[in-house]
Amino acid sequence: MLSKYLDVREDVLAAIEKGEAVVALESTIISHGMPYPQNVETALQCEKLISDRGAVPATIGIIKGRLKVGLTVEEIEYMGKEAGIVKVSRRDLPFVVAREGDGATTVAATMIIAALAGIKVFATGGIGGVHRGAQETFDISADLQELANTNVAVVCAGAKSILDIALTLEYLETHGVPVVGYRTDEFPAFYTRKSGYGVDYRVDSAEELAQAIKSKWELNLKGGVVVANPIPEKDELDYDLINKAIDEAILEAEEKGIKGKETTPFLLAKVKDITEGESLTANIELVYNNSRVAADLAVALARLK
Ligand code: PSU
Ligand code: MN
Repeated sequence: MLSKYLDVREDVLAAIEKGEAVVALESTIISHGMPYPQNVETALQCEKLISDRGAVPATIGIIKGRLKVGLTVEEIEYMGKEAGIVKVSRRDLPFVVAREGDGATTVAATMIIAALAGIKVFATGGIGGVHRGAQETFDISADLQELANTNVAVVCAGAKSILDIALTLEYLETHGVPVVGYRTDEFPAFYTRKSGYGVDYRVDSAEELAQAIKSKWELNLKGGVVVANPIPEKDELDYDLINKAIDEAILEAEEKGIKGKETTPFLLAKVKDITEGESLTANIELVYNNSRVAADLAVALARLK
């Protein structure tokens, strides 16, 4: 392993070496996706849910230039509290490492580090995608290229309608990334169970999913898998209400000239304000739900080996 750059927590390392179930978690959601203290509470609760289901959780982030696989409670607290932690995607990674900086890893950067450590399953909230208006702005998240290239299965609640969901799905198709519905025929839109778009394949159990993922990688079909797991019904937001909030947030981002990596954090914070925190509650619940499914998938994959 790349011990020159990676610090893998002891229990995580032991599990990886024995081929046991491990689930990666990202840190951009902590530093840039949710406010303090809910961000830290959520991150710790995700770890607990994963442990309870028989997998080892490993939250990934960068501290003083070290790629940390399995942040400690103190480090998660630090990620959640400290201002000025850089949002790190693929392009940023070498510079944050070389400068010995602190970084919160996006889906893309978390996939890279998980793969380096030998972790195959990753739970998050939502993936980045093709932004609305990308025909003009070219704003397409580096998460999609990572899914095209890096062998990690990402359990998420679909894509938010801050994105152009249709174009996001087209992009994934072009790059050969399977979009799998976990107990659903419809691709979920993060806050809502439905988006109006279908998935490529539906699976109804973690075992069935593990089998297909195993086949993909044994066939050397490089790249990730999007496991789209809808938000539980009881936590779902009203479709029209949330989409109105998102439209309003996008308009404000345009007016303020928000661009590049600031766009997603800005929109998330704005939607939370407009919905008076309702979107945050939904966000937290869907991340928990993804953590559970990711743990079941990691356990099923470990059993197949
Ligand atoms: N979606 C969320 N919460 C988040 C993110 C996305 O609901 O915190 C984060 C993830 O880390 C994702 C990143 O990888 O935003 C995508 O950012 P960008 O669009 O700049 O690629
Ligand atoms: Mn972008």
